[in-house]
Amino acid sequence: MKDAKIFLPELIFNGKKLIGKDVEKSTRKLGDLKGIFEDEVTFRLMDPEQVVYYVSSTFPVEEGTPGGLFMGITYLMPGKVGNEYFMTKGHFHSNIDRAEFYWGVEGEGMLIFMNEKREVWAERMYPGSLHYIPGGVAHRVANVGNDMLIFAASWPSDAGHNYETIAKYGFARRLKEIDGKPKLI
Ligand code: S6P
Ligand code: ZN
Repeated sequence: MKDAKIFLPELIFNGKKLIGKDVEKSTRKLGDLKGIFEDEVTFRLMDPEQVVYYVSSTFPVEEGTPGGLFMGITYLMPGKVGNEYFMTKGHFHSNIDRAEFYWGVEGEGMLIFMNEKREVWAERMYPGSLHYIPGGVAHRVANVGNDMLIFAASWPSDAGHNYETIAKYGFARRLKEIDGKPKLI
């Protein structure tokens, strides 16, 4: 029998960066996050062009394909709007029962969960922390440190993103810095 072919991978995850074929980058600036922070007066005084986070992702199959997986690395800057930490928009999955893994790569974060009953809880993120986000649970990450927070994610290719529910109703609690510490209030 002839030897089977051996290939080099098309992608490298070097611990911090996703490098290779078809890696897509998306950026969220402060101006794209209008309405998610409570202190709107301070928000209006800040530069809408300031980058809050960017995501490098790989989509090996078409969005919506059942049974596939996607992966992305999020780079979330340190900062606050008033006393509320910089955070991702947050979303439910459009196919609400789809789960996801997040894991901490660098920096200090807080993963905030909210179920459909609007119950909120959080887990600390740090290099090596692994987080299972069950189906039916919205998720958002805040950077609670002084340096960039890097975390990775893998989610089903038919999960989809429902940003509307969070844009309209928000999370039932906000993560704020109170006496120098993160608190969900
Ligand atoms: C995708 C996964 C992440 C987020 C990213 C930005 O399902 O959860 O890649 O897209 O962390 O967060 P958001 O809420 O703006 O999509
Ligand atoms: Zn997700």
